[in-house]
Amino acid sequence: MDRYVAIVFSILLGVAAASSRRFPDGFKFGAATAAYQIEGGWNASDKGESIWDRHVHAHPGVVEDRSNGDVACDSYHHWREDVRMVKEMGLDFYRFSISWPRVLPTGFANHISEDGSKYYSNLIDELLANGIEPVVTLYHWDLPQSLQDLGGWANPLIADWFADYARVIFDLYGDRVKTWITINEPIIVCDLGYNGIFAPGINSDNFGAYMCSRNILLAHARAYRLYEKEYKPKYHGEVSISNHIFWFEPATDQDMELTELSKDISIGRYSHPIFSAKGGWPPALERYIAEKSKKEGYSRSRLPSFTQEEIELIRGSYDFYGLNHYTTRTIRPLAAGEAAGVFLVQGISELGVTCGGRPEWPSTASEWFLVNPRGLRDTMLYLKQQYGDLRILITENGYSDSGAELDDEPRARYYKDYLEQVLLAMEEDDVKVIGYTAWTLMDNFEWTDGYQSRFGLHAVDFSDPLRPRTPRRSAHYYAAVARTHDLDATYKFPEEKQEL
Ligand code: GBH
Repeated sequence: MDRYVAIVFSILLGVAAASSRRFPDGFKFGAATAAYQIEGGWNASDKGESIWDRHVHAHPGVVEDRSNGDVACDSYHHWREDVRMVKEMGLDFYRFSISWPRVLPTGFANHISEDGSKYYSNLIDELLANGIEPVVTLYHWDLPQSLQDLGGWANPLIADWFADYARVIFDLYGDRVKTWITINEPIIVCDLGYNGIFAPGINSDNFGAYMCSRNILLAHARAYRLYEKEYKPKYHGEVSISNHIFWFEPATDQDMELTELSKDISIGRYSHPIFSAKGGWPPALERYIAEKSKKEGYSRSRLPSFTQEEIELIRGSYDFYGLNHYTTRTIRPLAAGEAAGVFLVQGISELGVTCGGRPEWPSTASEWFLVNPRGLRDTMLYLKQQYGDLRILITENGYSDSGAELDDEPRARYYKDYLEQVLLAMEEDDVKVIGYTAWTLMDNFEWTDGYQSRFGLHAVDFSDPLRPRTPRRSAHYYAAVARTHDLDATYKFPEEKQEL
């Protein structure tokens, strides 16, 4: 090849490469938070107590730094600043959650708090006035304590209670909110809540978790069907659930089968009933738990079954797939006498397996979290293979560090590397990704880690009563990508131009 041809060729290749690193026009970028993690105002006005209020007040030791969300980012007072940050980044949407006991202090729909309902109404109006779409989660883990006292997610009646709550919220905000998430991460609600780690801190040894799994899927479906029948015809919005997915790889070739079952118990348990053509529990999982329960001497499976009618109610109760993804782990069998440790959270301890990592996956400030960008693409390809050509909205993805630096190069790098995999999934695997949400807009109460690990695009000074927020390098990078749709967008930080 002569020199001239080679030059023309490499220019063409360069152009092709550059143009393939752009997100399509309709692709949307956003950032997320959750009520208990940012709002504070835990007992403002007539707000009811939530299970997280109770959990951290009654057992301060469950949080590593003995902190809590009583004040957090004080977004109950500083919500206008939150909107301004989203606006300054030029994002398309803001995903936040509604505190059930703030709007319904008794947990039931008999009394709607005026101050509570006004808080979210003001926030939604302010977002819309700034050209930002609200994406609203109904439940991000702060159940009214009054309902927990009646069994919470283990009581089958919670499907009614949740549908009643959903109706109140759709009535209040349905005219202005077009994208809804019913439940954030049912796996965390059930597997952490009923294995003693997160609120309500009930340890029922792989029993309550499955009752919760069943009831929470029914609650989600009831809210979905309610919207579909009574609100969708006039408001034309979309509703789904956000599932948390640890991507799993076999540690060795011997661990393939266990890895598939691990995916069934952690991904399939909350996806198959909603997104598969057949509905119901993943068949291999249903068989496994039924047989194991029998061996343990129970008269029926610890994983309670659905009626055919319930299967139909849940099946297809989605308008898109809401995906929360952070990390990849390897799966291997537990050694004799070895305890499963924190990975109880994915339900996999039931299977006699545990999680590991690979040396090439860097660690973060969170014990459970290793960096493997490729895992996001593999997760989405798996969802497509299992459940068909779904539209996927990535409702969370982000990185944790100690929060010390405004120059958070590793976080900016994480966003770039994971976003690159989103592009590859769209271009190479033809996965339909409709949007991406960064977790999180600003540092906040990271559950049992307290304020020890930080996920924020913005730093928050928790020692200052005004809780000032400051953009990190990652916020500047992410804003540049959101504005230009170019993965390689350049940005200014803090004064000079810097690239990744
Ligand atoms: C998401 O959960 C949440 O939606 C969000 O609220 C949270 O701030 C964010 O991610 C970052 O964690 O697994 O036993 O070690 C992701 C799932 C749930 C994983 C809690 C880590 C800690 C306890 N996370 N879990 S454990």
